[in-house]
Amino acid sequence: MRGMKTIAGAVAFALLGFGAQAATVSVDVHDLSEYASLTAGWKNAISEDFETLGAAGGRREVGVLDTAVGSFTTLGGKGTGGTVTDKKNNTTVKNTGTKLALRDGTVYGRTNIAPAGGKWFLDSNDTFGMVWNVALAGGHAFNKLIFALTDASDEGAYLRVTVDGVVQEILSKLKNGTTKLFVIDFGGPVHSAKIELGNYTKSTGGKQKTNDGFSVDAIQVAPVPLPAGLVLLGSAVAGFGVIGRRRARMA
Ligand SMILES: [Ca+2]
Ligand SMILES: [Ca+2]
Repeated sequence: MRGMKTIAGAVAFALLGFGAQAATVSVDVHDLSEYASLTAGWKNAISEDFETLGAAGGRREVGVLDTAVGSFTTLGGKGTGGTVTDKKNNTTVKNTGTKLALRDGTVYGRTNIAPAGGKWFLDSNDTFGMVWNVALAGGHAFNKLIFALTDASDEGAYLRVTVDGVVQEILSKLKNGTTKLFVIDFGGPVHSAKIELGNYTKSTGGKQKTNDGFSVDAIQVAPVPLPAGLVLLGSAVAGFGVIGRRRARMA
């Protein structure tokens, strides 16, 4: 019985893509105009546009921001640029330049991207950048995501995008306020991912760099539905376990 249980479990894990070799991650960069075509057919995607979070507490610095698509925090550093010091853009926030910030309006080229008519976005606030620990409610699996990145690399920084510790893209020498779309495909279902958007002095990394702020918005994460057959198989595996325990007690 133990052998059958093990085999059934292995099949279930293999079908889910767990326990196998890590799938190949692909990262593609697109223009904002492609948003609708890129996400056509994304069923039941989980969105985060920062509208509810922004409105709930107003313009402010945030240490760890928990959202519908996981948590965000800063990569560190202390920003001292206009984003932090400019009174016009900071009339309602005591800004230390050491955390991310929820912002509205237009701040040095960063502004709301989605929804149309919305206001809020998440800003790196002149720090080294952001860490996004991607996760969905209930640990639900996902296989791809999209987000809009605005105003990166217009003040000399090399914006390096890493996924689970591997550098996947580097942006450099963009014009003020440029928005780029990132589509990350995990090559199969995953339950978590660590995305870092970090400013550096060189394309190869070098020192981390402050004062080249950027923002993210218009996020969608595509969940992977559990196939009905796997639910049945999971029940069968659980059933083997119950039978095995009963036999053990009878012995
Ligand atoms: Ca928004
Ligand atoms: Ca910038």
